[in-house]
Amino acid sequence: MSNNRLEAVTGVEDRGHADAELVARLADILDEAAMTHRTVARPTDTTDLDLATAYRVQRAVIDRRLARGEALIGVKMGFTSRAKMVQMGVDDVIWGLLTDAMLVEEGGVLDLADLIHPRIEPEIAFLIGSPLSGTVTPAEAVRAIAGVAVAYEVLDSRYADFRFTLPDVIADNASAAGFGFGPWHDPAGLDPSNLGLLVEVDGRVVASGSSAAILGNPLRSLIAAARLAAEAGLELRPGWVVLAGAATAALPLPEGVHVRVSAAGLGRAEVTTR
Ligand code: OOG
Ligand code: MG
Repeated sequence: MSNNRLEAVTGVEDRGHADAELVARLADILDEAAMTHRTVARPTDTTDLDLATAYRVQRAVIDRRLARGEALIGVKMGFTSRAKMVQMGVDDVIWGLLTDAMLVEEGGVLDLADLIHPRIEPEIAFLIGSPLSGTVTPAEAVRAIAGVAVAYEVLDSRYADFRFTLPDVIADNASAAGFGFGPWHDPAGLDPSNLGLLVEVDGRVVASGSSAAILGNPLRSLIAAARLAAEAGLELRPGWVVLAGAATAALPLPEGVHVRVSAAGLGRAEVTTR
């Protein structure tokens, strides 16, 4: 549907119908882009996409994956650190949805032929132990956690040069492409608020930071995830993984390297690319 057609539409019902068509069309384009690993035009270059509609596109992209047999296994928070906001030129916390097809087995091999221009970033992951949704206190958030782990996220924007506005990147499921995590640690007595994080490529340290970069404390990211879940009519479910967001800027992920992400007290998560 062209922009002109959208503008010509009048009346609430027609408008809703036009939106549904737009959402489905954008979801088809973005889903296809991920499957064929080709970049596509940013929706906001030609349409007036607001945040709510962008999230509907994101859900529709995920629905296509679920229809192909993938399962929803968690959520990822985005732009929860200043380093990421500055790197990407945006200033709002967003989320994306994680499916089992995105999970890289620990110590596994990631085939970059399936990706466009992958990047990797160090994160903290929470394993949900009991349902969490809505406005929750820090104590409630802590009680819902069954495990904490160091994690990495592999990003792959479906837009050229990773350039996008907030609605574009929301529609593109927050650039989600892959993720992995190290061993789960008992959250009891574990303070995740200031853990040193390292990213090593072939044994060389290429980035370092602290979990404090994630909203001052990654627990705040979990609280934000619970709020966004409620807004989306979802709940964080037992067994789900919540990626709290990157603690440093993302790094280009080349072929044929071994990447190790480690966090003080949490061990490490490793991946090899080919
Ligand atoms: C969007 C995803 C941001 C994070 O951890 O901040 C994100 C992007 O940078 O392409 O995952
Ligand atoms: Mg991330």
